[in-house]
Amino acid sequence: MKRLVLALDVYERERALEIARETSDYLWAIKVNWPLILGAGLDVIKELKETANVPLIADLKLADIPNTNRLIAGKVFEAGADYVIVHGFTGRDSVNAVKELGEVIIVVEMSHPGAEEFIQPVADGLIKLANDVRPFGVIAPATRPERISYIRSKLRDGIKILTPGVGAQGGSAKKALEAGADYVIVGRSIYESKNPREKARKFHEELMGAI
Ligand code: BMP
Repeated sequence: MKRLVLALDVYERERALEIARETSDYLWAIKVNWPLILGAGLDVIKELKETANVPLIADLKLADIPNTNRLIAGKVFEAGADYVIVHGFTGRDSVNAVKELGEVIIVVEMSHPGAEEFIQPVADGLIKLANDVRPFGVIAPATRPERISYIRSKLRDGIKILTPGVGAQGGSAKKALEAGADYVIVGRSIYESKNPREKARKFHEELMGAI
């Protein structure tokens, strides 16, 4: 089973497609965020899926009223995204507006230092929201494996934990998995390396060895 998600945060379409081609053997999914969507356009989602033949996560971190979330998510699912990442703090109506259109992943806690200011204190409420809404998965921080364990202990069975913050942000793929994550999201450590395929292979093997 593959557990690695490539965060493809480059601007250029060609570069994105090349890295996707090189690394796809080791990926469960590819995650695109605003940099690539703004740099290459929404059509890059279909091109990546054709190139890599893996699920595509659109990390838009939607955080708007239900109608606007719905308008944005509709375009992104139509473009071929399999999952859309949404913020939970806007409330269940905003999250459900996206879930009515396709699979969602809810941000429960973030990986950067500033996440301790506002998001971490409300994580319990966001976990409860996730347990009620039953998304495909939630985002939890690999930079704080103890928080992954905590979130796993409160989360309803079957909801996946996807965790960014490995490598460039200091987190460990193996520790994140041991703490209870299902999928590990890695960006710069792979796409900025001289040999993205080799890096992806190493992460894949580390993840396979961790379970
Ligand atoms: P990197 O491995 O280069 O740090 O990239 C991590 C990716 O995960 C980026 O796309 C970032 O936007 C995303 N991300 C994150 O780093 N922390 C979070 O809490 C939530 C994220 O979506």
